[in-house]
Amino acid sequence: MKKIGLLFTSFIVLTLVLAQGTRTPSAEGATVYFINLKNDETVKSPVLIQFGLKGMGIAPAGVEFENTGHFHLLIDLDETTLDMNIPLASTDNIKHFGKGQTETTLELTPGEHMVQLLLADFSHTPHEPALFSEKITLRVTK
Ligand SMILES: [Cu+2]
Repeated sequence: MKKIGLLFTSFIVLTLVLAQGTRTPSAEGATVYFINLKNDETVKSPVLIQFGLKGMGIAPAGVEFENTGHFHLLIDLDETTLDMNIPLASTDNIKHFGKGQTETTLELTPGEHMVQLLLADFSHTPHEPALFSEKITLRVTK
């Protein structure tokens, strides 16, 4: 009985290792950044947000091509709550730019908001290692 338990545990561990190995690798040295905004900037809504990427290319969602991905904008989201091994959800806090867009105009309520970019692969799953931009705070005025 103990042997079966051990075998089962080994199987689970192996499955987890293999599942984690399926994430698309990001290119070494690739970076994601905000082109036109910096931390603590005061802005008016709607806010133009331009997405920057160095060291990799953009491809639409669904198109599997080496060293590419599409942008996701995380709005007021604690990125540590994301499960990086599954496709990103589509919510008010996670916006997908699956057509390969590199900018957006975002409506934000007055006050402080945190925004962050995350590149993900054709299946909306973050690369390994994940390509986050810096997380910046925007002070939105009327
Ligand atoms: Cu996506």
